[in-house]
Amino acid sequence: RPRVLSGIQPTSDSFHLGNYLGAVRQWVPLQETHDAFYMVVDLHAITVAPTAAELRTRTRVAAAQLFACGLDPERSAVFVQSHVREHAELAWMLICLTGMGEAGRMTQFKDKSAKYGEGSASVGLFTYPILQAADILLYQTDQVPVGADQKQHIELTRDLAQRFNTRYGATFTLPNPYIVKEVEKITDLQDPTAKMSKSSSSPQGILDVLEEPGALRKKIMRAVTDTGTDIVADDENKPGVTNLLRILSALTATPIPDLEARYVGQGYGTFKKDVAEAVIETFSPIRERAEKLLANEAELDRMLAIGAAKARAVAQQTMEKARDAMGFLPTH
Ligand code: AQP
Repeated sequence: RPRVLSGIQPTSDSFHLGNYLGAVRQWVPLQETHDAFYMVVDLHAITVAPTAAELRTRTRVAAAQLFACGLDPERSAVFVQSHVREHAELAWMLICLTGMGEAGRMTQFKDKSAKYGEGSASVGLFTYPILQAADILLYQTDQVPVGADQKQHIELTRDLAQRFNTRYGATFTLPNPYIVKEVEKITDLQDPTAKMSKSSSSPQGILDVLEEPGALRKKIMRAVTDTGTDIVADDENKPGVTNLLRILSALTATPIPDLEARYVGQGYGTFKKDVAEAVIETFSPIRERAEKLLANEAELDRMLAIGAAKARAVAQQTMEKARDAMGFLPTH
């Protein structure tokens, strides 16, 4: 079976609708058709300096949400990145194969470092896409289900794999992104041209999976809509309405033209109420399952240990190959 791998950062107290629709929702059916590896990327999360308590809590909350969304510890490997030490080791090897200019072209670094003063973002934030390349290559991944913001990082991963293979002999599989066009970029409710983001959206612009129904409803009712009254998809002139149409379409499996026809002559109010109900209906059972999982930390940790063991077996095999190919002496 082809292999899929993806990850999510424990950088806040909940995933948001963009993470869910753009990535995690795709991960669930892929368990049936692929050899699946999904991780909570805690090594990535320390690029933005959380406290130890924050990292610990957010890592468990992230894992609980993944299981609550339908990932199954029996059918896929669900694990915490730092439990497999090889990620950091391979990242170092790949860092040494990456040009400064090449790393400097990553647009996500430019976005994410903007909020720090000039020169104050961590070196880890700068090298983050190379750790991501290591995450992917370690598992000989064929496909990486992600949102559009990750396209450039998958390209870098392919370049690094190719470079390594050319210099040291065939070692790594070249991965492809797996992106679902309709939901590749869910946007901020208050700034509908920007992506909904854990770190840069305002609380009013983001819909968290673990949020209470009342708060979700309020935010959707207050979402920025555009001038005019028509409910039609038009990225250029109506980015707010278009984002809400995409959300409703994805959550109710209804094509956008059907929704446009349904809301002819109806106001934004009715439309937004329906979007809110669809979001609440999707998130409520996830929230309830996540709360149950979090109430039993020992069981949650046990589920993650099963995933780590599966992941380690594959990662160790790849690393033996990579170390030898690069010329590192064996330890025995
Ligand atoms: N707005 C979005 N629309 C579609 N997909 C999205 N993803 C993120 N935002 C959207 C996808 O979710 C997966 C996990 O993301 P991540 O945790 O690696 O972080 P990110 O891409 O950097 O997303 P955020 O929310 O902006 O987090 P922070 O603020 O922590 O950096 C990825 O597959 C991503 O494409």
